[in-house]
Amino acid sequence: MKIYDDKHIKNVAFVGANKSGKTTLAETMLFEAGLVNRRGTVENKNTVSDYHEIEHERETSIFATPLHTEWRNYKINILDTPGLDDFIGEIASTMRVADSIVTVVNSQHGVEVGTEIIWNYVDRFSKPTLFVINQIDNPNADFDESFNSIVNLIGTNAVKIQYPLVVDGAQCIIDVLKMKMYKFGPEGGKPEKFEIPEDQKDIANELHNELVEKAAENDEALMELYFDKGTLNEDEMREGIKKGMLNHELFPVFCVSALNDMGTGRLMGFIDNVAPSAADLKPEQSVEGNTIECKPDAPTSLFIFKTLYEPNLGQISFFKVKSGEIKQNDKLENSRNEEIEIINQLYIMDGKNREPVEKLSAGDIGATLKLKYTETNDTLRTKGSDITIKPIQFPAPRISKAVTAADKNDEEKLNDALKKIHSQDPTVTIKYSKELKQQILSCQGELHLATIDWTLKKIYGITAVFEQPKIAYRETIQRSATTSYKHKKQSGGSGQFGEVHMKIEPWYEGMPEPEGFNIRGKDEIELDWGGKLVFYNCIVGGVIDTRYLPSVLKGCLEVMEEGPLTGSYARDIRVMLFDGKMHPVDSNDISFKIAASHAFKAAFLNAKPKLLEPIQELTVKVPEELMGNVMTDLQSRRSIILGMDSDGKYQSIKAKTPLAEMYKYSTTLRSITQGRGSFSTKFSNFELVPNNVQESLVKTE
Ligand SMILES: Nc1nc2c(ncn2[C@@H]2O[C@H](COP(=O)(O)OP(=O)(O)OP(=O)(O)O)[C@@H](O)[C@H]2O)c(=O)[nH]1
Ligand SMILES: [Mg+2]
Repeated sequence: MKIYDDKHIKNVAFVGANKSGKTTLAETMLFEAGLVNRRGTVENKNTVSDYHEIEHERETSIFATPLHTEWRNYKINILDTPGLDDFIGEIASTMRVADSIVTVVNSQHGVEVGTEIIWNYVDRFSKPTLFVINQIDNPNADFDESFNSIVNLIGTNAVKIQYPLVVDGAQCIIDVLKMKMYKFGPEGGKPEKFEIPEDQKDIANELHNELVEKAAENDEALMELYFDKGTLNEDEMREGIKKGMLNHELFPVFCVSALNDMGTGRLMGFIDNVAPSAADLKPEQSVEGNTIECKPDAPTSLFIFKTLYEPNLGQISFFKVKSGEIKQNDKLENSRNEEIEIINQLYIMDGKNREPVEKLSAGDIGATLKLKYTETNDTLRTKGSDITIKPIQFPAPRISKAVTAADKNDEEKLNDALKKIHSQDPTVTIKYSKELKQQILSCQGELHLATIDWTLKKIYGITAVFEQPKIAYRETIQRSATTSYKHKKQSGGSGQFGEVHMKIEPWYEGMPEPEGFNIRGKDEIELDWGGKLVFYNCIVGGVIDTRYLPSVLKGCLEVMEEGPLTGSYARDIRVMLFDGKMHPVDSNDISFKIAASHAFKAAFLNAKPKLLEPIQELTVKVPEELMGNVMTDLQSRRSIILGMDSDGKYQSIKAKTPLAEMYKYSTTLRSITQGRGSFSTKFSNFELVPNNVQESLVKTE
């Protein structure tokens, strides 16, 4: 295979709403370039991109798949992403390595909810973007409406490069950059070129002039040329369009029929000649603050953006060469753990097909097998170079479930499988909660969960059970209480004796020291589960020997670990141990621990104990007209609305909502907003639960 230099490699991500035609477009591009002999379809389950069994079963892309095509001396690396936002993690990793974005829009629907959601995400990366209005062959296609919906989405910077037309029953595309008409046969493929027909000249000229103006706007020299000549030639227009794309200020719009192979060759030609490559983008800075030069003669750095496990191959690591070159058998250092990896095998991947290559150069994308010490987000680099590539920020999980194996004997197998799933898809997280005694799996949504369930069943042979996780309540007290307890046991042999008197109080940051006690010592314990236990030794006259104090403290802590109300962790209490008794023979550590735990528990129950519940900070983004539905629902979930902000056509609502009320929020939000709302959530704080909720919890536990 030919080696391409950084200027002749284009890394483009295909993004867009579910079923807009991204995978079909990628397949057609591979076919057009002669890289596949037969064009697969999503329905026939034989596309290069959607090769996983679960993608066949659901007839939708679930993974981002790297593919490549070669067109007129350029290599185009295509990253075909899923359109469903449950798989946003796949888009997140793709965005880190793509240099240009192709947003595919279905001409029957124009910009859809899915386009909006993905656009909101993709727009943050400010990468050069073009739009492709697909499915122009469809009888319900409406190019103009679709174009208007793009303008609505991104503003006036969308500019038509083409528009479709049917002439004498044949599908045509008028190209206002080249000022030509392409006419396709029923099989698509290479079109015949014609002059623009008379009746289209006015429209085409108007669009051409608009394009020239937009292209000139992005560069002073071009602007001068334009004023001088009143127009720009094709090369000058390309230059201006490229600059506009790089500034994220010009978004060219194309039209194609991916299924019928119409317009794909021209689109590839534009990607070759105009879409920016890695070398055109502003060089990235490494974590260390060094500039990463996208040049073959710089020290080598690879960024691992994706890891896959294939049953017959083991681990596949996908990387982008950020600088330098990589050859087979090169040794590189992992910047995270400083381990040396040998790149035994070097491939370019097209779905499940691997093509061995000798060398890959800066700006290219490739894969290798069986790395030992390397995972997604790692940098492999020439030893001694000081470059760590900034990691992908994966979106935080949106839903959580408690997961167990249906067959208890499978628990260990389940844990191993979940670890593998997480390393392939970092938007799935798994954490054992000691407190809840549950394994908690978090992911992006119900559909994401369904694919995890599928993978566990089909790939790992495990039936998993998913349940609503328990809520991690906390317990605390609201007033002071004083108690004493005498532990005394005399049954044969040596006895046990310990007596303690203590006062307990609610603790808060910055409170004054207790009054009326003779304070001898103070222990401030940060609890693992949040909050504090502050323990004061106020023993006078040595009535309890100091060597027993750690046991008294331990007794209190044991109760706090399993709170008297519901067994939840207790927090934010201070204890003043002010009196007690010892026995010269029978006193020991265990006696004082037992006495302290009894005293502490009794005091706790007398100190107006109260349950605290975890509160989430919730940000919901919805189109303005759907605000009402969302607010009504939030209010029914005991939420406190913190504020609202407008964000284009969207409203962003911030609220605090008890975690207990968040169950199935993603499903509800989807249904009350017809899928147009999105949300993120993070833990905020603990707050007292309302009395009626506490009553029901204390009763049932
Ligand atoms: N008529 C027509 N149908 C198309 C065209 N492109 C794609 N399709 C059909 O649209 C459906 C979805 O196509 P995909 O290529 O899977 O779309 P996608 O955007 O990859 O979908 P996801 O990955 O699931 O988000 C399939 O049934 C395709 O055959 C087109 O140009 N014309
Ligand atoms: Mg797809």
